[in-house]
Amino acid sequence: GHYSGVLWFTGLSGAGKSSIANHLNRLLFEHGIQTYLLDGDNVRHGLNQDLGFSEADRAENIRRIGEVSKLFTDNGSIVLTAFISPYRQDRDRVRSLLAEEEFIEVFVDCPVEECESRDPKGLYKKARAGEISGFTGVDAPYEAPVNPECIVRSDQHSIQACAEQIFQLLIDKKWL
Ligand code: GGZ
Repeated sequence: GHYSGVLWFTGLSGAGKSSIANHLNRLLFEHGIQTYLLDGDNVRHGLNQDLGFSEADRAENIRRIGEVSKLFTDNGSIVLTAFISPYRQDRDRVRSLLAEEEFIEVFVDCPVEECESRDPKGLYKKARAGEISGFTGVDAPYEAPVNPECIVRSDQHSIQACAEQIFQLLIDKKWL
C-alpha cells in the first residue's frame, strides 16, 4: 500500500504545472500507484464551467477542487492538482481540509519573464495587448508560497527532472 494525499501544484500560467504533474502522474502509474489528476482541462470545462477569473471565482474554483481532492484521497488516491491558485488564503484553506501529512504544496517556480517568453497559448500577449484583463502575473497578483513542502525550478530543470525530484520527495516522506 501507499499513502493517499494531495500534491497541490501552484505557479504562473506557463510555469509547467500541468506538464510536470502529467509526467509525475505517469511515473506513479508505472509504479502501480492509484492517482487522479485534476487540471483545467477536466475541471474548468465541467464542474467549474460557471466560474471565471475574478478573485471570488478563483477562490470558489480552488475551494471546489480542494473538496473534490479530499474525496479522492478518502478513496485511497494520490491526487495531483495543477491550478495557478494565486491566492495564499485559498491554498491554505485547502491545506486545512486535510491532515498535515496528506498535503504537499509544490511551488513550480519560474520567473514571469520566462513564462511570458514561452507563452504557449499566446495569453500573455493578449493580456499585454489589453484583450484579457486580470491575467495572473500581468495585471492580477500571484502570491508565491511562503513555506511550501517542495519547490521545483522549472526554468533551470527539465519537466522530467522536476517530476523526478517530486517522486524522490514522496519516497522520502514515505508516501511510496
Ligand atoms: C490566469 C487565465 C486567465 C486569467 C484564462 N488569469 O496557461 P493556461 O491558460 O492553460 O493556464 C491558465 C488557466 C488558469 O486557470 P486556473 O483554474 O488554474 O486558475 S486559478 O487557479 O487562478 O483559478 C490560462 C487560462 O486558464 N486563463 N484567463 N485571467 N489564467
